[in-house]
Amino acid sequence: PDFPGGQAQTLERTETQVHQPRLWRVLLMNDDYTPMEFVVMVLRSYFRKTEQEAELIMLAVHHKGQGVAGVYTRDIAETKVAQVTAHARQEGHPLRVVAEPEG
Ligand code: NFA
Repeated sequence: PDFPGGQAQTLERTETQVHQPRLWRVLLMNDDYTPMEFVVMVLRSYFRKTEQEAELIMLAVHHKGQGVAGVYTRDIAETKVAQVTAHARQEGHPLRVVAEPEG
């Protein structure tokens, strides 16, 4: 027994709730210095965009200030942020990349 005079008690649930993982947007932020072609390369290499898609997203970021590069689960989104930021800094570009939860 777990307590004087008591019977050990087992609390059990037979059904477990499952949920779709929350998705995170990876955003590219505009700046005055990162070359357009570097942003296009980032969108093609890290976010699997075509040349045409990459050009459109890059120009949208350039004109509107920010734009969505891709949508992923949290771990993947954070990895994209870290990899792209490291690559940009290595090339001397100030490009900012952030992840934010969807919905
Ligand atoms: N605004 C940058 C330029 O004129 C290009 C850019 C686009 C930078 C999108 C960052 C994101 N060179």
